Amino acid sequence: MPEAISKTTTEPVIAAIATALGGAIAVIRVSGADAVAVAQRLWQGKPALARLPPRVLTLGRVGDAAGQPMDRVLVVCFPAGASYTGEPMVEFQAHGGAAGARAILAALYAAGARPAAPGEFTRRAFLNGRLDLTQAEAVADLIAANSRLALRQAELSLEGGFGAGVRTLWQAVTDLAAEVEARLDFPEEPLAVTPAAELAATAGRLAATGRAQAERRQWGDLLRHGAHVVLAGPPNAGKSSLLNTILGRDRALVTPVPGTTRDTLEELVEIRGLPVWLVDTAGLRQTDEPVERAGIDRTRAHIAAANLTVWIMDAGQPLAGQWPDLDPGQELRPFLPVINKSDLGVPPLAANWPFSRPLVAVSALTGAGLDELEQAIVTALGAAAGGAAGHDLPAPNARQSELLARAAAALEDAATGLAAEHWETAAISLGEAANALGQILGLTHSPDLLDTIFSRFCIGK
Ligand SMILES: Nc1nc2c(ncn2[C@@H]2O[C@H](COP(=O)(O)OP(=O)(O)OP(=O)(O)O)[C@@H](O)[C@H]2O)c(=O)[nH]1
Ligand SMILES: [Mg+2]
Repeated sequence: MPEAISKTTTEPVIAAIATALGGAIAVIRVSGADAVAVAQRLWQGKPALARLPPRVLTLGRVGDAAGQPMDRVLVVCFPAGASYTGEPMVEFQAHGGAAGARAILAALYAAGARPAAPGEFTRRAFLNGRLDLTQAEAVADLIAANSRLALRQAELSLEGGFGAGVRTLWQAVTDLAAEVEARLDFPEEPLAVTPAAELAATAGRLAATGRAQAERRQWGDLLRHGAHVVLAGPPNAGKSSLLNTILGRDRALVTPVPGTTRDTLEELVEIRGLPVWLVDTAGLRQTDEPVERAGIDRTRAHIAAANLTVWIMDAGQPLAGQWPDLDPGQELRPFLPVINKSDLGVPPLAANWPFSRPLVAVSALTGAGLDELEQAIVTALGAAAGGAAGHDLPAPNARQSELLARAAAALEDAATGLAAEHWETAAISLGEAANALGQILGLTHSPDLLDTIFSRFCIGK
């Protein structure tokens, strides 16, 4: 029996309802060394659970400790080594009512199981070597994903795509460290050895790889938390109308009166697979009216914090005077100039057109240009977050990115040390890099770290 599995046989039995209560079916999971024995105390079907073929659904009844029948269920048993957690597992599929599922859970507790903590099944899967830590983290991302690309990203990591890249890097660092150690152990070895400059170049290349992977965090953050895209511009340009058109419903109030929108309004929408928080704002203009002024202050705060500002102008008005007076440095922020009401005809651009980006012409009224606008938003966000090249490349989360950056810094130190033939300092730096990469995979971990990671999970996962 592999070591990873034999280790699990002492784990206490845990149980939880894995599905949302009130659905058509409730799945109740039981895992641990004695899972089958505990579940058998409820099972009134034939044959005994221990004699059921593994991983096959069987219909039967469950009852409470007094033998009172509770529900007709489907049951499935997974043997150790062939279950989600790696331990023996039993799953009941019961009728979906909350009371019924809770009664089965209570009977399992009475039979010796204890309540599972959030993410405890996945934690056991990790500890039993069924998943590496990047895959375990991806399970939570998969559940939280609220857009097509976020889901794809989580799937990539769950399949091991992100972990594989880190493992390759870790292996290369470990190999390099072994070469350097050999120099330390046998300094006079006459055998052909790789020149120091070549070792330094290798360390430099590995550092660049780690750095590049760390920097993809921005793209990961966009996918996990959604991009903030602010619709801003002069009053009456059609910001609220565009929000409604993109959402496909009348969310914001639209009137011909300039200054209609006062408070900001945020809605989550999926644009080309990206989760986007669209923020409708009060039009920017000079005003002494206190309520409108307060709204304008909010607009400015949103622009300052946005991933992208879509600056909307009115084709029915002369363009001069419609562009923003940017604060110093603000022109560096991602900015997308748009002319709305293109159905009225697009006016010629003034010679002092201040934007480097091409102009997108749309009509919230007719929907013309909406595809181009959505594409321009996604392109601008991708460019700003470093995700433009290959939306399919795995992107790290904050923890993983910090460890990648730490590994890259240690590898840069190692490169310097190797170039100067300071073998001992180089060996220490390489050790640090390998350690940081190992922490991403969970090769080394502390209970505190696991508590932090798995506390984000739901109970039953
Ligand atoms: N012809 C035409 N009219 C539009 C278009 N989009 C909006 N409008 C009209 O322009 C007026 C202002 O639209 P809103 O969406 O309220 O503009 P806003 O930018 O949100 O205005 P404030 O909230 O006041 O800053 C309304 O009368 C809309 O019907 C468009 O594409 N074409
Ligand atoms: Mg408005």
